[in-house]
Amino acid sequence: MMALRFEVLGRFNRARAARLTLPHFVCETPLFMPVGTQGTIKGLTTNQLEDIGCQIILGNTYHLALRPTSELIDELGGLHKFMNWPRALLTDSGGFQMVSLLHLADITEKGVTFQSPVDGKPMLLTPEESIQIQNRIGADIIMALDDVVKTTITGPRIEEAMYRTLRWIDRCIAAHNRPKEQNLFGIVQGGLDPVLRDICVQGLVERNLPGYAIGGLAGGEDKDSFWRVVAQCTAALPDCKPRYVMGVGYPLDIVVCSALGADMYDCVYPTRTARFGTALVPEGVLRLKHQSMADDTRPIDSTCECMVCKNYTRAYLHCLVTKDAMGSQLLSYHNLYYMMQLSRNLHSSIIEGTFPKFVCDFLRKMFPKGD
Ligand code: PRF
Ligand code: ZN
Repeated sequence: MMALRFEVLGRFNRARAARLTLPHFVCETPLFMPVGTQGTIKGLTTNQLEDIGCQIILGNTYHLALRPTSELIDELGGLHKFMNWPRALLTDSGGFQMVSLLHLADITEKGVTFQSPVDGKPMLLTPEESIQIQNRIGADIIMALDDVVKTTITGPRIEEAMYRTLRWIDRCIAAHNRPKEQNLFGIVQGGLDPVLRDICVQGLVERNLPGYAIGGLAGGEDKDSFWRVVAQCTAALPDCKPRYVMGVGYPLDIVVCSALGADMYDCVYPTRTARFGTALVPEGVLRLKHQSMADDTRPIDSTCECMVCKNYTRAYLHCLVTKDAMGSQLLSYHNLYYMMQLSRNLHSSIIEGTFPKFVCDFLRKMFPKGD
């Protein structure tokens, strides 16, 4: 049972450009999904997100379940209606957020146990509960509860987490009550070990899920290991299903992973870095706090067509940044526009057969000295 259609419209070697039809929106891949933890992308309205061209936004089960609670969201008609977002939504299962945010979280076969940040009471999130909560929230794509370990650790814990992730996927599938309206994606774990990754991919593919995510990456491993795992997983996953690399959001990684056949990405980076006063530009980053911006009358990026670059100078943004909420809102707007423009350029260059030229131009601007 699937509530999506995935049509590949163009290819260049392993890269693909596709149309992903979800219950609430028809998306074009490769695509970047901004992260909105509490049912909002900090500082931006849903109308602005539509203007920017966002197609899917991500919500976190863990945050939404604590406040306003999934029961209330359900009662009020689901998250789309609650946050006034007509396009697609994806919720992550919650385990990763608990483990990465609350270092007190502990994983057992039953699920993820953690201390409630509300009242300190011990709580347990099982695979069944994660899916039940995500069924109530009502996103177009829901994620299986997985056992995530840092890629920088080694030893038997990596293997245990991979096999547990496979056992939990069956509990998630059995608990999923809305397969006609919501797509359950499985998550490939297995650290940096190609044998474990392969076992996990095969196990998930046998379950014939609507889509697959590559998890456990972007956690401090070197780029070479990270890209190697992505290359291995995309090569082994079915060609006719979407592939989502979780937690990845540096522009360079998105370009490289798309060349390796990945389709979807999410990351807090563009909005978080905006709040610290950093703008994404073709050359890399521009730090608006820097003293040299104080009398710079140029826009953030003269080649950017976003509302911020059309209307405001670096000098003005320098003045606002870290002093007024408007500063981080404007930078978040520009940074998400940059990510959406990157997604659109990847999509159209793959379709038009100009993907290698796009990648070369992208790399040349970012690394002008060739390093
Ligand atoms: N699993 C889940 N969410 C995630 C990840 C994961 O592995 C990552 C990658 N570290 C980001 N978000 N469920
Ligand atoms: Zn801009």
